[in-house]
Parts: sequence; C-alpha cells; structure tokens
Amino acid sequence: MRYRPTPEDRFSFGLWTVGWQGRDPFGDATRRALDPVESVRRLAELGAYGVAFHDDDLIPSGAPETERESRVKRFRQALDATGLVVPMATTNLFTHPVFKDGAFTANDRDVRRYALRKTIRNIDLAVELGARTYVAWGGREGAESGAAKDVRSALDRMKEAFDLLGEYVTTQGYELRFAIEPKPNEPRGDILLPTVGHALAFIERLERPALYGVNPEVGHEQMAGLNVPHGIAQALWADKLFHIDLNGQSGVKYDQDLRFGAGDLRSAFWLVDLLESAGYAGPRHFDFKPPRTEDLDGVWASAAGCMRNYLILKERSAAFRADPAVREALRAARLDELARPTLGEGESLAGLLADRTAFEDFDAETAAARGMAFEQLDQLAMDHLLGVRD
Ligand SMILES: [Mn+2]
Repeated sequence: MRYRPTPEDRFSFGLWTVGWQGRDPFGDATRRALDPVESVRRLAELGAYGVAFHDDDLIPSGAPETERESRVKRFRQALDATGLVVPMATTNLFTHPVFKDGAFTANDRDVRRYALRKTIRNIDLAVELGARTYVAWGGREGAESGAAKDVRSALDRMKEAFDLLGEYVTTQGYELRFAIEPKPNEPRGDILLPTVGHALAFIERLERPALYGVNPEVGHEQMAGLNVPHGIAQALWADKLFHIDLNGQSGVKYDQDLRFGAGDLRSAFWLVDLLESAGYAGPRHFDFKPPRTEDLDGVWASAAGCMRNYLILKERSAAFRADPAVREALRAARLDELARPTLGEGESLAGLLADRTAFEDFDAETAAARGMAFEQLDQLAMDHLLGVRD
C-alpha cells in the first residue's frame, strides 16, 4: 500500500503525544489515560519503529520502588512483544510544582540538585531500555520578569548541570548523547536557549561539546518566527542534529503541536526535502498533540496522519529533485555556483586581492541586472508539492 509506514522509515512517537489527555489551561481532560502498553501496541500496528518517554510517563512521580519495577517490566515486555525500540528518553522537569521556577536553573539550589538526581535516575533507565539519545527540554528554565532571573548566572548553572550529566554518562561508559531542545516561550514567559542558534552556541561552551547536539522542534522555531529548515540546516552543518521533533504549527502563536504536515505545509515540504537529501539517519520523531476534540480513534488517526504526511512529502521531494525541468531550473538559479568555493583552487587571499576582475574591473551594473530565476524554480516546487506536475 502506498504511504504505508514500516520500521525502516524510523518513525517514533513520545508516550506523551498519543497519551495526551487534552488538558489545557482552559479545560479539563477530554480523553481517558492511555496505558503505555496500549500505546506501544497501537504504535507498532500503525508502523512506527520507536517510542520515547519521560520518566513520569512510565512511572508516576513518587511511586514506590516495587511499582516502578513492575511498570518498567510491563513496558519492556510490550517492547519485546512488538519489536518497538526506545531510541530516546527524556526527563519531566516541568509538571511537579517544585519545578515552577525551573530545574537546572531554578534559583533554589536544592531544586537544582533534585533535578539532577531525577535526570540521572532516568538516564540509567533510558540506557537500560536501549536509548542512545537523551533529550533535554528544560521546560521551565526561564522567567516572566527581568530581575527574577540573572541570565548569566542561570547559564552558569545550566552549563554546570550539563557538564555533570556529561561526566556521569562518560564515567558510566554509556553510549548516550544529549540533544538540547530549544523553545522560545511557554510555559514560561521567556525560556533560556530559545532557538537552535542559542543552543548551538551554548554547546560550544561545555566541557565535552561532542556529547551534545540539538533536538529542534518544528513548532518551537516557528513560534520564534524563524525558518525551520534553515535552523535544521545549520544544525546539520554543525553536525549537531542528534534528534528532531516533527509537528505542525501555524505561525507565531501558542505551541499548537499539530500533527506533522498540518500548519505550515510548505515548511514541512522543505524540511523533509532537507532531511532526506542530507541523509539524516536519526529517528523521525513526532512530538504532537492530537487536538482535544478527538476521541481515541481520532488520536490514532492523527498519529497515522503524521507518518502518512511525511511519506507523501518524501515522495513529492524525490519527484521534485528527479524532474529534469527542476535540474535545469536549479542551474538557472546557479545553485551549482553556490557550491563552488569563492576562491579558486590553490588561490589565496593574496590572489583575491590581486585579481582586478574581482573588484577594479568588475561590472557591478551588469551583474546586478542578472535575474536569479528563483520564481520559476519555486513554482516547480509548488507544482510538485500539489501533485499537479506530470
Ligand atoms: Mn511543542
């Protein structure tokens, strides 16, 4: 069947996505709680290959050790029975009121120490279940007012936390890398490390930068008004795209977490085109929330829609790249020129400075008059996206 997902597509879902009960700031839950075992079974049936979890998705906060063990055992049995894997896990550092001022950057030192211990405890479980990526979304690392958070001190504490986590996985010999997830706001008024660019710059200040990458979420970058494929491309360029959260968002507004392909469809098309052409090998992870209007049938329809839309866009992108008219349009738009180094082979800065054709004799008026032919190229993309190109 066309657009039928298989484990080779590496689609994964968080337990918190299909398991979201529809509680929002204005209304109560509209759906019953889902047993993680049921989610694993349904996701496997739909063609997913992986499932991700926060510690608290699997084990309620404060549960006694015996309950923890039995819940982990049931979950592991469901994984074994379905063949689903756990590529990634993360920590809930935002639901319990103790995290109201953040976790790694909470002003209260005892809260920071508790957050680190909670994270390390779940890292052990993540590794035990086979995860190779540990996502860090601080959630409430931020502020609503100016003097409440000394951002430079908070970044010192954030660095301290990540350096300690890096030391922990290194000394344990774990093959686990961290993926920092940026978000500009919500639930805090402003959140630290708000965009992919902020996170990439932060990582270079850590003691073991190779251990850390980013986990960009489509909607989060759009909430900041940014071009998602551009941010992802820079993460790929820096060799830091360790994981990705795919979903849908319509512009700068609250975090919509729509299914992938809903919201900004053109951005989704260029994102799939980028991931596939760059050879991104990690999980295609969906971090979405089936709208609270839906019953459980709607939840599974929404999850299936995420994967179906990815596969449709993958097919559309491949058709776009294979079209001879597109190849010609790419040449007309001089993408081949962009791929050429600005200096000639073996040429040095001195060569550039000595080259009169580069400046003194350069005819800027003629160069300025050249059309870039981008509109024709973009219309071809539109035709392929809409499926109207023969
Ligand atoms: Mn989101």
